[in-house]
This record gives sequence, structure tokens and C-alpha cells, in this order.
Amino acid sequence: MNMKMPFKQTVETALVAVACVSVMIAAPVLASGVTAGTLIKNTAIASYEEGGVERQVNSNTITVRVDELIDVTLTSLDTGPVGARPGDSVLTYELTNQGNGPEAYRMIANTVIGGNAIDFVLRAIANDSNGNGIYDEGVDEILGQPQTTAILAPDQRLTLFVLVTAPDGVSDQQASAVTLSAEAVTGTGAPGTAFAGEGVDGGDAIVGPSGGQATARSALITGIASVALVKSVVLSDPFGGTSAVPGTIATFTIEARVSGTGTIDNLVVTDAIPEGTTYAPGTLALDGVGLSDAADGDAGVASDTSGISVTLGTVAAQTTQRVSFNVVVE
Ligand SMILES: [Ca+2]
Ligand SMILES: [Ca+2]
Ligand SMILES: [Ca+2]
Repeated sequence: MNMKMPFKQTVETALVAVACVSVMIAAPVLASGVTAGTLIKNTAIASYEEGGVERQVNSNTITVRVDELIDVTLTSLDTGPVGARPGDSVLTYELTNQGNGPEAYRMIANTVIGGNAIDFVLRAIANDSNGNGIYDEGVDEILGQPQTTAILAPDQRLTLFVLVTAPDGVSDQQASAVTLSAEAVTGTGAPGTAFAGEGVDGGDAIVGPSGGQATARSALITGIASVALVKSVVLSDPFGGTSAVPGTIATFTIEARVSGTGTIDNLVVTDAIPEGTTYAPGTLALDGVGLSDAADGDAGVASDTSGISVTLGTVAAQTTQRVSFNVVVE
């Protein structure tokens, strides 16, 4: 008698079985495993011959419904501390549903972390609605209270932004940590904790290795530039000396020193012509290069009545620019 015991296993889901299998083949790296609600059936078959006649007998079929596993990861997408200037800054995170069923997550951001040199002010958590990886004011949705994501499918990723504002009185090179946490809406707990009937198709939802929650930490570092103006004068009298008498030429130099880190914008240096002196036409200069007195294409304007004005514009920190001009003592 010849007896074989082949083993037959079928995988079906509430969806079309073929579609499910083809998805699994196309994406073998799925973190979430078999989709929650999948029915795993197996039936043993015995075939044999009896008096030269082939016969087959099946066992009863065992059906196991795959429960929902709740799992999540959250990572910072910022490659290092985010440079922060006065005003608003954005931190970027990626949330991934590592479970095998649909799940939404409650998000909690915290800017008050022990060891911070300063604590930023939390403005909001936003969802990258248009999927471009960049926070777009007025386009990307701000999560309302309680700050909860949409329901994510298994393996679905979501880019989230934490929007913060620098506090008043911030100074250069102050470091500040920020955390963002995600908690599965169905529940969190020790791995293995079960929420009866709260999974797909009324199955159980079981907390996976993450505990159903994840926290990502990122950092800000302030880059604040500041400007100091230092003014000096050199006198040259008509006699080759340095006394201040009628006819003495006074050369004023104004140094604009930008310190700290980052840049400042729209820097303009102005100065009035002192009482008792007259502007010496054609003497305005920036870093030793002459500027015309007229309001024209260059950075400078000068006149006896209005004084001098030089537009330096955007200036990087750790640079110094010198504006100079002459007046004549009356
Ligand atoms: Ca769920
Ligand atoms: Ca966006
Ligand atoms: Ca000019």
C-alpha cells in the first residue's frame, strides 16, 4: 500500500485571495506581516490505494483568523540640529504604521525638555497634506485637538511637522531638544496586551513590540546674528595737524560689525552731518570704494541736509563693513 500525506494550506482574506497574494509578492519587505483579518485555513489530505483504486480523505479544516498587531515607528527626518532664527522653525518627522491593520495615532509634541538652554514655544503639529516633505503654510493641515492622524493603512507612512517659535530673548548658539510621540488610538501597553474585539473584523488588537507608541527626539540650535556700530573720526587741520579748527577735514568711519551666526537682512547705515560741519561732496565710500552722492544704482546716498545712507542689505555674521565720509568744519 502506497500512502502519501500532502499538506494543503490556503490563505484567504475578506478581499479577493489572488489580489492579496499578489500584493504580498510585489512587496515582500512588508513590516506588518499578514494583514489583520486574514483567514489562514489548513486541511490535511491523505491519499492511498485500496485494491488498486486511488482514494483520498480530507481532515477537518482548521481556520485561524490573524489578529491585528498594533505597532508604530516614529523618526526624525532632520539630519542634525535644525538651525533656528528668531521667529518660526519647523521640525520634520516620519510616522509609520508598522502594524498589520488600520490605525490612527494621537500625536504629542513637547518642547520643554530637561537640559534645554531655552524652550521653544510649541505652535502646532501639521500633516504634510500635499506630500512634498516640506511644511507649506496654509496648505498642510494643522492637527486639531486632540491631535490625531488620519487612519493609516498597514505600512503607510506619514510626514508630520512640529511648528515652534523661538522665545523672546533668545541668543546665539542655544540648543533645545523637542520630542514628538505617537500613541495608537486603539491603545498602548506592554507588548502582548490584547484589546478584545478591537481589531479588524472584530478580532482582537494586540500590542506589538513597540508597545503601540513611539517617541522621536530632535534638536534646534539658534543662529542669531547681531550688529554693532562703531564710529571713529580722524581730524586733518589746514596746518598738517589734527586740531579741530575751521577748515579741518573730519573723516568719519562707521564700522558695522555683524557677530553671531546666520545672516541679517536689510541692513542700512545712516548718519547725519554734524552741526557746524558741511559734507564734503564725493567722499562717501563703502569698504574704501567710492559711492556716488546721488540716489542711483549704487548703495549710497549723501547730502549736506539729509546726511549719508548706505544700504548693506543681507550681511552674513562674522563680517565687518566700513562706511566712511568727510565733513569740513565751518
Ligand atoms: Ca486598528
Ligand atoms: Ca507640504
Ligand atoms: Ca549713490
